[in-house]
Amino acid sequence: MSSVPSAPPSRDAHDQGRSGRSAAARPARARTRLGRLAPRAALLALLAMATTGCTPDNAFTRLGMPAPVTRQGQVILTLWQGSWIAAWIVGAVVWGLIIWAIIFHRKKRGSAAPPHQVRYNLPIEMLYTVVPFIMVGVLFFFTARDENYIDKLSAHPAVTITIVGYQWSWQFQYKNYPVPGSPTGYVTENGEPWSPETAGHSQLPVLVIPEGETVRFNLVSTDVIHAFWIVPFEFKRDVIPGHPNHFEVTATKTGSGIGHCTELCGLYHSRMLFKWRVVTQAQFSAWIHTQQAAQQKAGGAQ
Ligand SMILES: [Cu+2]
Repeated sequence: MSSVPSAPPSRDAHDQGRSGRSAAARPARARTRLGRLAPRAALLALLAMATTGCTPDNAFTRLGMPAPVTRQGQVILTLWQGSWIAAWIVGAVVWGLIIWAIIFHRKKRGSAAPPHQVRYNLPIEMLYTVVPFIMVGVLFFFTARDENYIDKLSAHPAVTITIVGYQWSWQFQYKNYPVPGSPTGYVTENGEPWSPETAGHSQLPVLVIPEGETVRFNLVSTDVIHAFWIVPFEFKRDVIPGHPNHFEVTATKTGSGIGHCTELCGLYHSRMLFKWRVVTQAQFSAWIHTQQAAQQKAGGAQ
């Protein structure tokens, strides 16, 4: 920064005096100025990255996405980051070309003629037609590959849960875990919509899934279209009446939070919340056994 005022004040006046003669020298001056500014800009960018905490895994490098809790979520996050990197590279090349043209190919002062014009240049026209097709092709390839992975359904998932969406709450049905004598015959989680009176979420339905196992969700609705969203899955899917939807996840870390309906489904849509918990496999077995015993004793889910 100390070199900024180092230019002698007389220099500008001197240059102005000979501006008519030294027009050809201006691009060279612009180049020197650019040469001085470029390292400073790079240093500033480096400083900005360092001070914002640019470590391998934080909200900055995840570009606003939450930390994923599933393998599928990690794939979605990587696609998101890759798309941003590609967009920044394309943006940098385009901005670079625009700035280069503005600085080095502008109309010369004192010259009546316009700058050298490039029109009907077949190689350049072919280049800017073909390059976008290649970019779309690359983005399409990675999107299709990851979408196939995310939508893949295994033949024998470890746990299958039927998610029933209704105005305005959820029911979670663990059909593989029987509860003899109960109305449904299996472990069922019920809940109520969130309400201001019980803002501690105590009455919300609870969804529990094990870590490290394939969990399939079958999504059904009894009334209107809802959508099932656990934010750190980095994923949501519609819950449509008469059209069951499915997806699978493999959780990679334990955790908990609040899930949402993410399709405007009526007056109390915003209250259609549920609790979710990813627990270890041992904790999941213990939870299921507790639910089976409790629901058998009570004659069904409470
Ligand atoms: Cu809803």
